[in-house]
Amino acid sequence: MPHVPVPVSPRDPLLTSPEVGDAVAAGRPVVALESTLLAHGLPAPQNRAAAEDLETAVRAHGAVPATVAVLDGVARVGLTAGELDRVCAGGLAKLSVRDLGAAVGLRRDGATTVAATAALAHAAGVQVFATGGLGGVHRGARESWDVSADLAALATTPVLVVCSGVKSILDVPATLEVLETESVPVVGYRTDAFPGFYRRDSGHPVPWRVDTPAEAAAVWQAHRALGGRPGAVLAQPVPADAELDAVLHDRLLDEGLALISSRGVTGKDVTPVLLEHFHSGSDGASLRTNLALVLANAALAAQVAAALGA
Ligand code: PSU
Ligand code: MN
Repeated sequence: MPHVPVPVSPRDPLLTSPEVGDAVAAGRPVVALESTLLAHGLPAPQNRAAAEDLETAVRAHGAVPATVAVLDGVARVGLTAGELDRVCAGGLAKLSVRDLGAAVGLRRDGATTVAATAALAHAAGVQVFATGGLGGVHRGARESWDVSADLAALATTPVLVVCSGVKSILDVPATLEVLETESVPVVGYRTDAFPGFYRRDSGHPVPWRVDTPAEAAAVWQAHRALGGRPGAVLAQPVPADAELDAVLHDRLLDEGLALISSRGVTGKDVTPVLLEHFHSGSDGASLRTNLALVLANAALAAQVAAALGA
């Protein structure tokens, strides 16, 4: 018998949900949402409620939510309720851009970081993305070389990321310097200070400020119209009533940094370990702060997407 090759079933590596695909095709507003913050940034079961609340906040402001993850080896933009359950159930790998090929090729599951979410959102035609905090330059990066791939992704992927700045667990001024070098616009939303995630002011200024979604949309449109290749950061501080107490914040930060150094935690595990310390060490206060800021960012991203008409 002649050898008949078994046909490999054609598998689309990137699948956009019907709702998201229709909205993109029709030019209706869509907001991408990140899954690493659900899988690794928030504890269960609050992460599943947050996944729902984020999508609801996007819808409430007139846009279609598109949570991004890799499931069964398919990069998915727009998840079903059952797929959100899987993202929040625990055990998922953390996927940055360089991990996407391996996860898809080997048919694995994984949650996408800011970098990977931006890449997949862009591939699906989505230009606005909401999250909590960006990755950046880690403290001690001069020795460890630990600089998040989020920065490289922002330098090359034209997606507007609405976030609350970066955590003080990072080297904030070095992160801002890299964003400047890479020509990534950083715009404060109703603030002149770059937000520090749990705190409204990281102690560093932003070069530009907008006060309405329409202004944010105008900046993004002009950036793109002038050929701007990088993404942009729209940085919104946590709502004032949900800001973490300064003394508590500083204590958790000192303890968390001591913990990672005593346990020898490095690389992609640093952020999840620090976040877990904040959540357990603040008796839930940091979780409340985290939830409040991501929800506010999802709502703002939807308003900006609506103002863009895309
Ligand atoms: N910062 C946060 N919360 C998070 C993250 C960062 O305040 O959940 C996650 C995001 O998914 C971000 C990733 O893209 O960590 C950066 O990880 P790394 O530093 O390993 O690149
Ligand atoms: Mn890293």
